[in-house]
Amino acid sequence: MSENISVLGLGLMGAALAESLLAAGHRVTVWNRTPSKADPLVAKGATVATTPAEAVEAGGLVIVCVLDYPAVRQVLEDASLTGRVIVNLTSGRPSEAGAMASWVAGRGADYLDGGIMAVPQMIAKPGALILYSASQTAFDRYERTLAVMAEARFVGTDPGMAALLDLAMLTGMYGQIAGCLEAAALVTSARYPLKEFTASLLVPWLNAMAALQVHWAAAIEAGNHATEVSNLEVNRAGMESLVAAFREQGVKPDLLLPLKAVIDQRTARGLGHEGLSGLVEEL
Ligand code: FVH
Repeated sequence: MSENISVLGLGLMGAALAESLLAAGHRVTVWNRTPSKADPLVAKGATVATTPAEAVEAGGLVIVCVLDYPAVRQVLEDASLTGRVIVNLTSGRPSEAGAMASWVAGRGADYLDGGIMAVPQMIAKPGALILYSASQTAFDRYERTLAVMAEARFVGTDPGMAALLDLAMLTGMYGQIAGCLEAAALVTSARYPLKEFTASLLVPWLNAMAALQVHWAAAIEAGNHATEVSNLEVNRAGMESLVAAFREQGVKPDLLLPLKAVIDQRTARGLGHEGLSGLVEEL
């Protein structure tokens, strides 16, 4: 079914979202603070609005994707939101999502907050995921339409949940990046071919380790950190040796030191017999 959809914010991500909706045959109205960014979309069949209010008027479903939440508020400030479903795909904090949900509800609209787990080039392609939270009614009404942009997953009625899970996924990613950069520095210090190390050793190892995370999650939920693998004392000694090896190679272990500090803290409490999952209690 073809819907009337408005997209406000035509940066790299907003433009990709609008383009995917146009390609799926929806009637798309677009607005951007810098008007020229609408031109390529107009060439593909979009209607351009000259103000945010005009754009909101045109769409039952209103997608906003701008820099940050203060910009979302500025964009929607002078528009009449009554009866609309506002889908905010701007990245932000859970508290910002909660405040935005209240503000939008106070203006007579339904609200979905979204966390985009994709880069613009992935939109409308397999692998792209958008997490949604807040109004179940709005999600159910527009699920098939939203799925045009990326797999659409509703994660609960708490408006901040999509933002929180988005941040949690980015956190996992940054942790992996930190480890990979340290590994790259160490391997490079020994003049071993880095691409070969990464493809044939590091990536398969990380995939095997990633598969264990679900077991860790179960241990954390159960509060049971007993281990038959390697306990914290073994990891404490291993980390001590790792950091010493980095220094001997002339490589800074700076991204590993915060993890070492938490391991040291936990073992100093006499919990060296536990597994690494117990570190979550320190956090
Ligand atoms: N690009 C990505 O890979 C990531 C993937 C994950 C989610 N993010 C978030 O998406 C939001 C938009 O990101 P973007 O990539 O589209 O960013 P830009 O290309 O820099 O475009 C920014 C747009 O925001 C408009 N804008 C900025 N400030 C205001 C304002 N005060 N009032 C109205 N619009 C504003 C800007 O307009 P203009 O500069 O073209 O006039 C662009 O349309 C973001 O939350 C990412 O974290 C993307």
